[in-house]
Amino acid sequence: MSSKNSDNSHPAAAVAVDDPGKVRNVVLVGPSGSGKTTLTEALLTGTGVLSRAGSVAEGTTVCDHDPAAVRQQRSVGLAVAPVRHGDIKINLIDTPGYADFVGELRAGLRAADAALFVVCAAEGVDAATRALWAECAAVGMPRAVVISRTDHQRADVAATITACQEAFGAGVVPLYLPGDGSDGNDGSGGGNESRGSSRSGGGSRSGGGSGSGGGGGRGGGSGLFAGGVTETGLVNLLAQVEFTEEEHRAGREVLIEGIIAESEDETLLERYLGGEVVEQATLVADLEKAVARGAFHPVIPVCATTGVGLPELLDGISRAFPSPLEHPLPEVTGVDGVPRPRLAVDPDGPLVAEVVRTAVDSFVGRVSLVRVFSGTLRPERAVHVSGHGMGGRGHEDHDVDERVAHVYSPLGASLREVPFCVAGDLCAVTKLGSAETGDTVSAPDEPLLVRPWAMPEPLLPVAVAARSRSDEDSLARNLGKLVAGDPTLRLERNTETHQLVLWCMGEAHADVVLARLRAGGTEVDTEPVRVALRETFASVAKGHGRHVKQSGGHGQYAVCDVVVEPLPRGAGFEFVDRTVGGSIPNQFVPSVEKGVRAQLERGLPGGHPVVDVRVTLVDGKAHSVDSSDAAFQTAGSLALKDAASGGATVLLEPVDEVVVRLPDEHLGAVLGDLSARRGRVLGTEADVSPGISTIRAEVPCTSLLRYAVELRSLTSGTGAHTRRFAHYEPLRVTTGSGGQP
Ligand SMILES: Nc1nc2c(ncn2[C@@H]2O[C@H](COP(=O)(O)OP(=O)(O)OP(=O)(O)O)[C@@H](O)[C@H]2O)c(=O)[nH]1
Ligand SMILES: [Mg+2]
Repeated sequence: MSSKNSDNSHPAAAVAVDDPGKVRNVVLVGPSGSGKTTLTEALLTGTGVLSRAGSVAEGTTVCDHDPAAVRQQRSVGLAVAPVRHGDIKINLIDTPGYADFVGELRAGLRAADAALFVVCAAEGVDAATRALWAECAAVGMPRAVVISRTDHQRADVAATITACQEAFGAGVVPLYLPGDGSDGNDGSGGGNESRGSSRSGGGSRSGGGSGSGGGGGRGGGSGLFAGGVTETGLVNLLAQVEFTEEEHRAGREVLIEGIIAESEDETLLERYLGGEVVEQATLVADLEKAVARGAFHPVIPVCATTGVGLPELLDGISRAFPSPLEHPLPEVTGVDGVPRPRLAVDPDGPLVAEVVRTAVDSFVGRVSLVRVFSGTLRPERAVHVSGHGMGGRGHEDHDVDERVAHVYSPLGASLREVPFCVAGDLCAVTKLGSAETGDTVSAPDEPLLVRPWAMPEPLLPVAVAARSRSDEDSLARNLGKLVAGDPTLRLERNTETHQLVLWCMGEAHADVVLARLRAGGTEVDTEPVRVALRETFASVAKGHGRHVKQSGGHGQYAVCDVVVEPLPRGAGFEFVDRTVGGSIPNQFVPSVEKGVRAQLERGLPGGHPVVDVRVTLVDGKAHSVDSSDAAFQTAGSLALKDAASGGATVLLEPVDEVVVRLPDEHLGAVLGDLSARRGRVLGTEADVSPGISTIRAEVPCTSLLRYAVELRSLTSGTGAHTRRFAHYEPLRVTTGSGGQP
């Protein structure tokens, strides 16, 4: 696999860790552009994995290796970048902040034991990040906040910390502040690249992983938090020194009170209020425990360019974030769904691992990124691959024995071979031909199953067509691979419109999908998505079908009269025989029905299938020699066409029930927009979460083709919707919004 930065073509070799206690799996989350990928790159450089940091703008970072990421100038998939700090292996999991790639973010959360919220010092927190915080809080995931890009010309660290406290709530407290006592914005204007690092003369790197402390277990106060001003120029608010700046004095007080409030030692608060000086080692130990419990969230300002805050961040992660040993494992069952006892994070336990990402590399084939929950994954071993519960996404259940060839430590797209991967660690394996994202990898003699996490539903349809005959074959092949690797992509072959529809998360996701198809050698064009219409009769109509050919040879003779009546929506088709006196011999009545049915399916001249009608055969004529099954089928179909020729039919369009969940502030705009889409609002309810509402509406599908994109822009990314087919109804006059019938 490729490594784009020629300087970094031989990244530091990977070393396997044999103790789950020495692993930290940390997912970097936060708004797009907040600097997650750049921070990861700086941490890789600072710990000596890379000799020189790549850049997002030049497309040379470890994490943004996908050509689509380089083109879009943002991450489009999750990437793993392990670094070492002391004897701790930190698996940094960089995720995309852009909403289209939320599936990658979900996978990153599943693979991690703690989350680092990266917030730009010049931009603050967006609504999606606020919601994500609440979600992580609900499951007790340990979190810390990194204030990034502190060298930005509009950076305002103090204001960003306040914004984070407002958005994320209690327990968000700075552990360090910029050393010069400024808020990162001294009003001098212009990008001050070294601001915040002035005490160390600027540009101090997080040197070579030597860092301070990092000794594995938590509890001691040695090294970490020792001095007042750290080597990178941040002020350590826990240090027992006299601060000259009022801001630092106040910050220290808030921090200590915050730690004490979360302490398990209930006498501490009393002692502190009584004037007792609490030992720094006690504070550090309590802080680390509270962070690991998900009750306290330290804030650390950093700058990827100057290295400010990076050693402090690495220290914080290795000391305060929990190891996999402290993270409850997902529930496991047998492949039959029968619950099994909860597993422990034990390298000697039964093998249970989960595929969190699947990539298809043109050289090595399928690469499965795996989180090992229990046991040890070793090369050259047979494993069992189970995938269940994703049938609705076009991923059939599967249970297959396969063989792991090599086990690798991934570094972005580079794979470095390792001899094993223990419970709690992440690794990549190649050539598991059937493994898809969400699948469980276990031992063949004890196949187990972990229920996959909830994957977001793609709601933007994109119709594609192969450009030539030869592209059709490669399209089919490549689509299979793409869908296997991307659970947020759904493939639909619409038998009514004869279109191939790729359901994507949004336009940026569609761009990635199309680029991958084209990179696989398939020329594809996109085309407008067609919606399958139907037709029905709006009023009673009579039809006469006459199929008579008696000139020469064996003749054909069939005549029938039908009455077509509308039925309620969803009733389907009924056929009634009311002929009397044997006007049509009994054996030909089913022939008429067959002819009518075939014509209903083929549709009338508009080509749309006809539904919800009762066809009554009322009369007809036969000939003792020339009548036949075929002749009566033809007559039946002619009779139906004749009934339709008088203008009794109407077109029906599919209508979906749409449920939109959104913050109240956008309610008016979204309701107005739904009615512009010819939607009928069925009700609006307050959600259990305060300030959130749910709208239920019925909306014609033709108006929903781009709703995934348009709802996002109407609600600044905070609205989400689901949709499911409700019924067909007569096509109403189009008012111009949405797509074409
Ligand atoms: N000067 C400076 N620029 C930075 C810093 N961090 C990030 N940037 C720039 O900010 C832009 C966005 O950074 P990324 O690292 O791509 O942000 P991201 O959070 O990974 O964004 P997504 O992948 O879209 O979620 C890039 O142009 C970076 O070069 C920093 O500390 N200092
Ligand atoms: Mg990124």
